[in-house]
Amino acid sequence: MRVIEPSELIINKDGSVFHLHMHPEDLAKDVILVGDPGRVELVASYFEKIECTRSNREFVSTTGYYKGKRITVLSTGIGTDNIDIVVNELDALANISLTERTVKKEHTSLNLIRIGTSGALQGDIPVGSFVLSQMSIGFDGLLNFYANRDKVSDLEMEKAFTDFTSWNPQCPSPYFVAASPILCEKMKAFTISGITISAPGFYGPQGRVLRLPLADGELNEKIESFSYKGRKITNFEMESSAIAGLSLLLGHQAVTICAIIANRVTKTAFDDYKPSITKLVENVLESIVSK
Ligand code: R1P
Repeated sequence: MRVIEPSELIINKDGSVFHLHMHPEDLAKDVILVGDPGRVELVASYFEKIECTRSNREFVSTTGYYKGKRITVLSTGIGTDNIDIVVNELDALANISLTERTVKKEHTSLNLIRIGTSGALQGDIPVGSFVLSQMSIGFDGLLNFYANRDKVSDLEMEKAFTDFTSWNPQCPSPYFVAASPILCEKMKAFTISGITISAPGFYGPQGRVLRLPLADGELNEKIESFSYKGRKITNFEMESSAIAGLSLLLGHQAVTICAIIANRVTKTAFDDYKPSITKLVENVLESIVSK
Protein backbone atom coordinates (compact mmCIF):
# COMPACT_ATOMS: atom_id res chain seq x y z
CA MET A 1 0.00 0.00 0.00
CA ARG A 2 1.34 3.46 -0.96
CA VAL A 3 2.48 5.53 1.99
CA ILE A 4 2.05 9.27 1.40
CA GLU A 5 5.27 11.02 2.41
CA PRO A 6 5.40 13.87 4.99
CA SER A 7 6.29 16.42 2.29
CA GLU A 8 3.19 15.51 0.26
CA LEU A 9 0.68 15.50 3.10
CA ILE A 10 1.86 17.77 5.90
CA ILE A 11 0.44 16.97 9.34
CA ASN A 12 0.86 19.41 12.21
CA LYS A 13 2.39 18.33 15.53
CA ASP A 14 -1.06 18.10 17.11
CA GLY A 15 -2.17 15.66 14.40
CA SER A 16 -4.26 18.20 12.46
CA VAL A 17 -4.06 18.69 8.72
CA PHE A 18 -1.62 21.41 7.51
CA HIS A 19 -3.78 24.40 6.48
CA LEU A 20 -7.23 23.66 7.90
CA HIS A 21 -5.87 22.76 11.36
CA MET A 22 -8.71 20.23 11.62
CA HIS A 23 -8.57 16.70 13.00
CA PRO A 24 -10.49 13.88 11.31
CA GLU A 25 -13.00 13.77 14.16
CA ASP A 26 -13.77 17.50 13.69
CA LEU A 27 -15.33 16.92 10.28
CA ALA A 28 -19.03 16.31 9.64
CA LYS A 29 -20.25 14.65 6.44
CA ASP A 30 -22.24 17.78 5.51
CA VAL A 31 -19.92 20.72 4.97
CA ILE A 32 -20.99 24.29 4.25
CA LEU A 33 -18.26 26.28 2.54
CA VAL A 34 -18.29 30.08 2.74
CA GLY A 35 -15.70 32.49 1.36
CA ASP A 36 -15.62 35.01 4.17
CA PRO A 37 -14.30 33.75 7.57
CA GLY A 38 -16.83 36.11 9.21
CA ARG A 39 -19.69 34.08 7.74
CA VAL A 40 -18.65 30.99 9.71
CA GLU A 41 -19.94 32.67 12.86
CA LEU A 42 -23.14 33.67 11.05
CA VAL A 43 -23.85 30.05 10.02
CA ALA A 44 -22.79 28.67 13.42
CA SER A 45 -25.14 31.13 15.16
CA TYR A 46 -27.99 28.88 13.97
CA PHE A 47 -26.45 25.75 15.56
CA GLU A 48 -28.12 24.51 18.75
CA LYS A 49 -24.85 22.94 19.89
CA ILE A 50 -21.23 23.64 18.93
CA GLU A 51 -18.60 20.88 19.10
CA CYS A 52 -15.42 22.65 18.03
CA THR A 53 -13.94 25.67 16.25
CA ARG A 54 -10.56 25.69 14.49
CA SER A 55 -8.77 28.58 12.88
CA ASN A 56 -5.67 29.10 10.73
CA ARG A 57 -5.15 31.90 8.20
CA GLU A 58 -8.45 32.31 6.28
CA PHE A 59 -9.57 28.78 7.14
CA VAL A 60 -11.98 29.02 10.06
CA SER A 61 -14.23 26.07 10.83
CA THR A 62 -16.96 25.22 13.30
CA THR A 63 -18.72 21.90 13.69
CA GLY A 64 -22.06 21.77 15.39
CA TYR A 65 -25.66 20.65 15.11
CA TYR A 66 -28.58 22.24 13.25
CA LYS A 67 -31.95 20.62 14.07
CA GLY A 68 -30.07 17.50 15.13
CA LYS A 69 -27.88 17.28 11.99
CA ARG A 70 -24.12 17.45 12.40
CA ILE A 71 -22.69 20.10 10.07
CA THR A 72 -19.24 21.63 9.56
CA VAL A 73 -19.02 25.20 8.29
CA LEU A 74 -15.64 26.21 6.89
CA SER A 75 -14.34 29.38 5.25
CA THR A 76 -12.25 29.05 2.12
CA GLY A 77 -11.10 32.62 1.54
CA ILE A 78 -11.17 33.76 -2.09
CA GLY A 79 -10.31 31.79 -5.20
CA THR A 80 -9.89 28.33 -6.66
CA ASP A 81 -6.26 28.13 -5.50
CA ASN A 82 -7.63 28.05 -1.94
CA ILE A 83 -10.24 25.49 -3.02
CA ASP A 84 -7.43 23.15 -4.08
CA ILE A 85 -6.21 23.24 -0.47
CA VAL A 86 -9.66 23.02 1.11
CA VAL A 87 -11.08 20.14 -0.93
CA ASN A 88 -7.86 18.08 -0.86
CA GLU A 89 -7.49 18.52 2.91
CA LEU A 90 -11.18 17.77 3.58
CA ASP A 91 -10.80 14.64 1.47
CA ALA A 92 -7.64 13.71 3.39
CA LEU A 93 -9.52 14.10 6.70
CA ALA A 94 -12.24 11.78 5.42
CA ASN A 95 -10.35 9.29 3.27
CA ILE A 96 -6.71 9.12 4.35
CA SER A 97 -5.46 7.73 7.66
CA LEU A 98 -3.34 10.64 8.91
CA THR A 99 -1.48 8.35 11.30
CA GLU A 100 -0.69 5.59 8.79
CA ARG A 101 -0.53 7.94 5.78
CA THR A 102 -2.43 5.50 3.61
CA VAL A 103 -5.73 5.78 1.74
CA LYS A 104 -8.54 4.20 3.76
CA LYS A 105 -10.24 1.12 2.28
CA GLU A 106 -13.73 2.55 2.85
CA HIS A 107 -14.53 5.69 0.86
CA THR A 108 -16.45 8.47 2.60
CA SER A 109 -18.33 10.81 0.31
CA LEU A 110 -18.79 14.34 1.68
CA ASN A 111 -21.57 16.78 0.84
CA LEU A 112 -19.93 20.12 0.04
CA ILE A 113 -22.36 23.02 -0.18
CA ARG A 114 -20.94 26.42 -1.02
CA ILE A 115 -22.87 29.53 0.01
CA GLY A 116 -21.42 32.50 -1.85
CA THR A 117 -21.96 35.89 -3.38
CA SER A 118 -21.97 36.52 -7.08
CA GLY A 119 -22.59 38.92 -9.97
CA ALA A 120 -25.34 38.17 -12.51
CA LEU A 121 -24.51 38.05 -16.22
CA GLN A 122 -28.07 38.24 -17.52
CA GLY A 123 -30.21 41.37 -17.20
CA ASP A 124 -33.24 39.40 -15.98
CA ILE A 125 -31.53 37.93 -12.88
CA PRO A 126 -32.18 40.56 -10.22
CA VAL A 127 -29.97 41.59 -7.34
CA GLY A 128 -31.33 39.77 -4.28
CA SER A 129 -32.08 36.50 -6.09
CA PHE A 130 -30.33 33.18 -5.39
CA VAL A 131 -28.70 31.13 -8.17
CA LEU A 132 -27.87 27.43 -7.86
CA SER A 133 -24.91 26.53 -10.09
CA GLN A 134 -26.01 23.40 -11.91
CA MET A 135 -22.90 23.70 -14.07
CA SER A 136 -19.69 25.61 -13.45
CA ILE A 137 -17.19 26.83 -16.00
CA GLY A 138 -13.65 27.07 -14.69
CA PHE A 139 -11.73 29.96 -16.22
CA ASP A 140 -9.12 29.27 -13.52
CA GLY A 141 -7.34 26.28 -15.02
CA LEU A 142 -6.99 24.39 -11.71
CA LEU A 143 -8.51 21.15 -12.96
CA ASN A 144 -6.12 21.11 -15.94
CA PHE A 145 -3.33 20.05 -13.55
CA TYR A 146 -5.14 16.80 -12.64
CA ALA A 147 -5.43 13.55 -14.61
CA ASN A 148 -8.91 12.65 -15.86
CA ARG A 149 -9.89 16.32 -16.26
CA ASP A 150 -11.41 15.44 -19.65
CA LYS A 151 -13.51 12.67 -18.07
CA VAL A 152 -15.38 15.13 -15.85
CA SER A 153 -15.56 18.15 -18.18
CA ASP A 154 -18.38 18.45 -20.74
CA LEU A 155 -16.09 18.54 -23.79
CA GLU A 156 -18.92 19.25 -26.25
CA MET A 157 -19.98 22.37 -24.34
CA GLU A 158 -16.34 23.32 -23.92
CA LYS A 159 -15.86 23.29 -27.71
CA ALA A 160 -19.08 25.20 -28.38
CA PHE A 161 -18.00 27.89 -25.89
CA THR A 162 -14.38 28.25 -26.96
CA ASP A 163 -15.44 28.40 -30.65
CA PHE A 164 -18.19 30.95 -29.92
CA THR A 165 -15.93 33.23 -27.90
CA SER A 166 -12.81 32.74 -30.08
CA TRP A 167 -11.14 31.78 -26.78
CA ASN A 168 -7.79 33.48 -26.19
CA PRO A 169 -5.21 30.63 -26.22
CA GLN A 170 -3.08 32.53 -23.71
CA CYS A 171 -5.80 31.94 -21.08
CA PRO A 172 -6.19 28.51 -19.42
CA SER A 173 -8.49 26.13 -21.25
CA PRO A 174 -11.90 26.43 -19.50
CA TYR A 175 -13.43 23.28 -17.98
CA PHE A 176 -17.17 22.58 -17.67
CA VAL A 177 -18.23 20.62 -14.59
CA ALA A 178 -21.66 19.66 -13.23
CA ALA A 179 -22.94 19.97 -9.68
CA SER A 180 -24.12 16.86 -7.85
CA PRO A 181 -27.62 15.88 -9.06
CA ILE A 182 -28.34 14.55 -5.53
CA LEU A 183 -27.56 17.90 -3.92
CA CYS A 184 -29.37 19.84 -6.69
CA GLU A 185 -32.46 17.76 -5.86
CA LYS A 186 -31.99 18.44 -2.13
CA MET A 187 -31.66 22.18 -2.86
CA LYS A 188 -34.68 22.23 -5.19
CA ALA A 189 -36.22 25.13 -3.23
CA PHE A 190 -33.72 27.30 -5.12
CA THR A 191 -35.55 27.80 -8.37
CA ILE A 192 -32.94 29.60 -10.48
CA SER A 193 -30.60 26.92 -11.81
CA GLY A 194 -27.67 28.48 -13.53
CA ILE A 195 -24.42 28.08 -15.36
CA THR A 196 -21.72 29.84 -13.36
CA ILE A 197 -18.28 31.01 -14.40
CA SER A 198 -15.52 30.85 -11.78
CA ALA A 199 -12.93 33.45 -12.67
CA PRO A 200 -9.32 33.51 -11.40
CA GLY A 201 -9.63 37.16 -10.40
CA PHE A 202 -12.19 39.81 -9.52
CA TYR A 203 -11.23 42.55 -12.00
CA GLY A 204 -9.75 41.69 -15.42
CA PRO A 205 -10.85 38.03 -15.41
CA GLN A 206 -14.44 39.19 -14.80
CA GLY A 207 -14.21 41.98 -17.38
CA ARG A 208 -13.86 44.91 -14.94
CA VAL A 209 -11.77 47.82 -16.16
CA LEU A 210 -10.28 50.24 -13.67
CA ARG A 211 -6.95 51.35 -15.19
CA LEU A 212 -5.87 48.25 -17.12
CA PRO A 213 -7.39 47.46 -20.52
CA LEU A 214 -8.54 43.87 -21.17
CA ALA A 215 -7.04 41.30 -23.54
CA ASP A 216 -10.56 40.75 -24.93
CA GLY A 217 -12.86 43.67 -24.17
CA GLU A 218 -15.83 41.88 -25.72
CA LEU A 219 -15.63 38.66 -23.70
CA ASN A 220 -18.45 39.57 -21.27
CA GLU A 221 -20.85 40.39 -24.14
CA LYS A 222 -19.96 37.09 -25.80
CA ILE A 223 -20.56 35.25 -22.51
CA GLU A 224 -23.92 37.00 -22.10
CA SER A 225 -25.10 36.03 -25.59
CA PHE A 226 -23.71 32.45 -25.56
CA SER A 227 -26.41 29.81 -25.35
CA TYR A 228 -26.02 26.03 -25.22
CA LYS A 229 -28.98 23.67 -25.62
CA GLY A 230 -31.24 26.63 -24.83
CA ARG A 231 -29.38 27.57 -21.63
CA LYS A 232 -27.48 30.76 -20.87
CA ILE A 233 -24.55 31.53 -18.58
CA THR A 234 -25.99 33.19 -15.49
CA ASN A 235 -23.31 34.46 -13.13
CA PHE A 236 -19.68 35.05 -12.16
CA GLU A 237 -17.97 34.05 -8.92
CA MET A 238 -14.59 32.57 -8.02
CA GLU A 239 -14.80 29.07 -6.45
CA SER A 240 -17.60 26.81 -7.71
CA SER A 241 -15.70 25.28 -10.67
CA ALA A 242 -12.91 23.88 -8.52
CA ILE A 243 -15.33 22.66 -5.84
CA ALA A 244 -17.43 20.83 -8.43
CA GLY A 245 -14.45 19.57 -10.45
CA LEU A 246 -12.35 18.25 -7.56
CA SER A 247 -15.46 16.69 -6.00
CA LEU A 248 -16.19 14.82 -9.22
CA LEU A 249 -12.60 13.51 -9.32
CA LEU A 250 -12.52 12.60 -5.60
CA GLY A 251 -16.03 11.13 -5.30
CA HIS A 252 -17.79 13.84 -3.27
CA GLN A 253 -21.12 15.59 -3.82
CA ALA A 254 -20.92 19.35 -4.38
CA VAL A 255 -23.16 22.28 -5.18
CA THR A 256 -22.85 26.07 -5.06
CA ILE A 257 -25.64 28.53 -4.31
CA CYS A 258 -24.97 32.25 -4.51
CA ALA A 259 -26.78 35.40 -3.53
CA ILE A 260 -26.71 37.81 -6.46
CA ILE A 261 -25.29 41.04 -5.05
CA ALA A 262 -24.62 42.86 -8.34
CA ASN A 263 -25.91 42.71 -11.90
CA ARG A 264 -23.12 43.27 -14.42
CA VAL A 265 -25.58 43.93 -17.29
CA THR A 266 -27.93 46.41 -15.63
CA LYS A 267 -24.94 47.80 -13.65
CA THR A 268 -26.80 47.60 -10.34
CA ALA A 269 -25.48 46.52 -6.94
CA PHE A 270 -26.75 46.07 -3.39
CA ASP A 271 -25.99 48.84 -0.88
CA ASP A 272 -26.11 46.23 1.87
CA TYR A 273 -26.13 42.58 0.81
CA LYS A 274 -25.82 41.10 4.33
CA PRO A 275 -29.58 40.52 4.87
CA SER A 276 -29.64 38.57 1.60
CA ILE A 277 -26.75 36.33 2.76
CA THR A 278 -28.52 35.75 6.08
CA LYS A 279 -31.67 34.63 4.24
CA LEU A 280 -29.61 32.37 1.98
CA VAL A 281 -27.91 30.75 4.99
CA GLU A 282 -31.31 30.09 6.60
CA ASN A 283 -32.71 28.59 3.37
CA VAL A 284 -29.67 26.34 2.81
CA LEU A 285 -29.73 25.06 6.41
CA GLU A 286 -33.43 24.21 6.01
CA SER A 287 -32.74 22.43 2.70
CA ILE A 288 -29.96 20.36 4.31
CA VAL A 289 -32.31 19.04 7.00
CA SER A 290 -35.26 18.59 4.60
CA LYS A 291 -36.32 15.04 3.76
C1 R1P B 1 -15.07 38.25 -4.30
O1 R1P B 1 -15.45 39.42 -3.68
C2 R1P B 1 -15.47 37.02 -3.52
O2 R1P B 1 -16.90 37.00 -3.35
C3 R1P B 1 -17.47 35.87 -3.99
C4 R1P B 1 -16.41 35.43 -4.99
O3 R1P B 1 -16.55 34.10 -5.40
C5 R1P B 1 -15.12 35.74 -4.26
O4 R1P B 1 -14.78 34.74 -3.33
O5 R1P B 1 -17.82 34.82 -3.14
P1 R1P B 1 -17.79 34.79 -1.52
O6 R1P B 1 -18.75 35.85 -1.08
O7 R1P B 1 -18.26 33.43 -1.14
O8 R1P B 1 -16.38 35.02 -1.08
